Amino acid sequence: MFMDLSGKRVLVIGLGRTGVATAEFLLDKGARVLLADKKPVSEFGNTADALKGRAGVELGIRDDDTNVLSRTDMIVPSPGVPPSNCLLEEGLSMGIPVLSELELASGYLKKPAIAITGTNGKTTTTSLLGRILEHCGKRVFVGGNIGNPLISYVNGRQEDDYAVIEVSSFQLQWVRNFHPFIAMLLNVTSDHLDYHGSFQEYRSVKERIFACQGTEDFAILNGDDPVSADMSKRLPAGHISCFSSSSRLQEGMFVDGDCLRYRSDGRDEEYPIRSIRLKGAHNLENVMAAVLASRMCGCPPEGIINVLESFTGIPHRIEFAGRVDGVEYYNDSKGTNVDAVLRALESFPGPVVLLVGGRYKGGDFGILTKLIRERVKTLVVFGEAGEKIHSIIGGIVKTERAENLRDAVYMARDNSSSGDIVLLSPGCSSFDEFKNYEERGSVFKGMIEKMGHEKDEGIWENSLQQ
Ligand code: UMA
Repeated sequence: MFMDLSGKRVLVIGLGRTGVATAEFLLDKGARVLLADKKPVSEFGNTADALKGRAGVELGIRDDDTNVLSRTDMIVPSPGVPPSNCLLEEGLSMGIPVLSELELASGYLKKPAIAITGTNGKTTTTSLLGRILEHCGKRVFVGGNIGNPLISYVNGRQEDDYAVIEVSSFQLQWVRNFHPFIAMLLNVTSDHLDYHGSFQEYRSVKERIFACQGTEDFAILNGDDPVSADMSKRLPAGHISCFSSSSRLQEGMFVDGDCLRYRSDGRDEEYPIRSIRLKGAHNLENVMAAVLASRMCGCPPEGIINVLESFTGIPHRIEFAGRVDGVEYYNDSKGTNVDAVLRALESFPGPVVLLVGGRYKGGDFGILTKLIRERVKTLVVFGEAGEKIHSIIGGIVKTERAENLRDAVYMARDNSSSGDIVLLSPGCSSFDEFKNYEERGSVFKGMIEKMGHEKDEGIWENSLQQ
């Protein structure tokens, strides 16, 4: 909902990508911005400097300094700020409105929104859909949780036909009026329980993506996902489409032998699986979701197939990182929950040397037991969560314990031989060692590249001892 922000005193919590973009937007709209963060301003370097120069902004507020609430009209928490944050809890009890950056931005969005959520596959589906729409001649903004906040877009000229937005449960936590004309939920499995408190809460937050849809709108659901099946009975959208890997559907899209079949309003189209460059059964689900949305936007099948033939995926998501000594290394640093590890493992028949660890954020590693037994040759657990993971799945196969990612990579190298796959699919967040999963993935890729060079120069051995 468009709101008059002029003169409003808005408390923005978090000085990361979202916080900075939100502060800039609010200042442009004439609001006064109070910026709180748990870290001191001195740690933000140029970011804080750029904001310091602007009138109407107050920096250096701690994220537990509740005194600021007496001069706050509205709170916009960054996605990573949990509901248990004391400024949020206290602000809510005082009746101060709390809204997410997504909610604020969507009130100013002039273009139809396509929103994508789900525990896994969001970024791949968002990127693929953006690519298809562009290829078929549409102008698109692709953003949201994928990296560039929607608030930066609505602060600009908005010259596109569609806004394709990856939406996280964190962003949905504080929405009321967010209204995408196409909304999709790819899957719901356990994730972010440290933030949401329970699976029920996480699931109900995800469902908010559909809450403001009406009879003209489209909802896309995973027909194989029990949570989505349950939800489909109560969604307000006029058009509900499903995709399925396991059932033939009268309407929607499903895996039919060697093709993906799309059925809608008497149309029956085939998309050959061999022409799809993205690998892994889970990716067929992402492809079906993206194809459904692009058909709803009028993209022709031939244009869609052209993109499927060339789209190879996104960085840090089962990304090929290099081959050293016949061993293939894959970077799945974006795999920050247990379900993502499961999906990554399903993509490789084995033998796999699997690297799991980082900061534990909930989830049952026990669900990996069967696949580990079938496909994993050596398990390397590392980082803050190493001990915990070891106590759950350690010992099913040969298991090594490493302090950090660097040591884990060298252990993986020492435990692999030609023909093996080394897979970093941590199932945990990166925050015990890195700024984010991108940094973790880049460090991993850098190490593989360096190992390749060292090999060429004959200094392969003993790097762990250096
Ligand atoms: N902070 C506090 N108090 C807290 C928590 C954090 O002050 O209690 C501060 C931190 O000190 C830091 C800032 O908040 O300075 C960071 O805010 P943030 O964690 O929300 O990070 P942003 O840089 O704003 O990035 C966010 C998303 N991050 C998270 O949701 C954790 C990015 O998604 C997103 O790309 C970006 O907004 C733009 O929309 C990343 C992510 O990991 C990729 N998302 C999760 C996921 O995909 O699983 C949801």
